[in-house]
Amino acid sequence: MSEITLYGSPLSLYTGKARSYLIKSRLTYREVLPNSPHFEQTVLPKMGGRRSIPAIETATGEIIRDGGAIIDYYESLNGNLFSPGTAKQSIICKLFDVIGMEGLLRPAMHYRWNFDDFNRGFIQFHFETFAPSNLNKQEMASKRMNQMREAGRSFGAIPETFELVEKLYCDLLPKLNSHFAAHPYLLGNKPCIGDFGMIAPLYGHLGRDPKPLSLMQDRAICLFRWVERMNRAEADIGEFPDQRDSYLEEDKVPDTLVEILRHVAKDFVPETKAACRAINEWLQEQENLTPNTPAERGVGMCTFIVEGQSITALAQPYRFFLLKRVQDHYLALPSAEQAGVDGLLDACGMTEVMQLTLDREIGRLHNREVWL
Ligand SMILES: N[C@@H](CCC(=O)N[C@@H](CS)C(=O)NCC(=O)O)C(=O)O
Repeated sequence: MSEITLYGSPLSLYTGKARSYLIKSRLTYREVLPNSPHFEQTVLPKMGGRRSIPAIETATGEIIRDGGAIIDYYESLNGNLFSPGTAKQSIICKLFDVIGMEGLLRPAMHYRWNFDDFNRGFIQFHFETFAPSNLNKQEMASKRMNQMREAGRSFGAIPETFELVEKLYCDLLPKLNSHFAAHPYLLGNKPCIGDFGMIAPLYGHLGRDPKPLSLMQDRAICLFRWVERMNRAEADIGEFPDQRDSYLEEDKVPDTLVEILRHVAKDFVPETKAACRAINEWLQEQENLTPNTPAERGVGMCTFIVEGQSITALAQPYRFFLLKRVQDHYLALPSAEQAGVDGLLDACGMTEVMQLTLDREIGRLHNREVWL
C-alpha cells in the first residue's frame, strides 16, 4: 500500500508543486482526485474549511492542505534536503518560491482560459473528471470552469491586458530558456524549493495546456526539458557535462537568474506594492478581526501600472505570508552576508519587495492561513 495519498489533479497549478516535491524526494505516493466519499467524509473536514488542492493524507492519517505546508512538512523530516544553506542561494530560492506561487498567475490563467480554440476540449475533459460519478459531469464542470475563468479575470487577465500579459510571458520564455540551457535546475544540478514553486505555473498550466505547451516547446526547449525533469525522480540531466547532484559552488547565483528576476520584477514589484497597500488599508478597516481568523484568498482589489498599462488584480494575503519567509530569513543572516544579498537583490530589481510587510502577521492554524 502507498504511504501517502496526494489529493490533486494533473491540471492543477498548485498540485504540480507538491507532486514534483514528492517525486524528487522519492516518497511513495498515490495521486487521486478529490471526489471520493472518503475525501468528503474524512479528509475535507480536516482541511480547515477550505476545499483546495493539493492536500495529502499521510500514512498515519494526518491531513495537510496547501502545497507549501506539504513541502515544509517533508523538508523538516528530510533535513531540509532541497533548501540550500548559503545566504544568496537561500534567499533567491525562497524568492522564486513566492514568484512561482503568486507572481505568474496572470499568464497561467490567461493561456488556459483565453484560448478556447486550442484548450477547450482538454480543459473540459479534466474538469469533468472532478465530478463524482453520481452527479452531472458536464453541468458541474461548466460551473467550475466559469468560476476559474472569473478567477483569471480577478488576477488581472482581461482583454485590455492580454497584449501586455503575452508580451511579458513571451519575453520571459527565452530568459528561462537561457538559464536552463546552462543549468538543469535554478541553482545547479539539484532542485531547490524555488524550483518547486516555479513548477506550479510552469507545469499544470503553462507546460501542459495545449496552447502554452506548444509555445513553450516551440520557443523554450530547455525550459520544457526542465518541466519534464521536475516530474522525474532521477536528476535527468543527461545533456549536461557535470553530473554531480549538488547546488552551484561558493553560493553562486548565475547571471541568467538575475536576468529572469529583473524581468519578473516589472510586474511583481508594482503588484506587490499595490497589494501591500490595499491589504494594510483593509486591515485598518477591520474592527473585529480576532486572532486566528482565516486569511481569505483575496481581500479586495489593487491597481498598479506595468509598462504604462493599468492592471487591477486581487490583493492576496498569501503572497505576504510567503514573502515574510524570505524577509525573516534575510533578517536572520549575519550583516556581512546581508550586504552580499543586498547587492544581489538590487541587481535583480527586487530590493523594494524585501521591505513590504503587512501590518498584521499571518500564521497557520488547522490547515488555514490565519491572521495572528
Ligand atoms: N495556497 C494553496 C492554493 C491551492 C489552490 O488554490 N488550489 C486550487 C487548484 S490549483 C484550488 O483548489 N482552488 C479552489 C479554491 O481555492 O477554492 C496551495 O498552495 O496549495
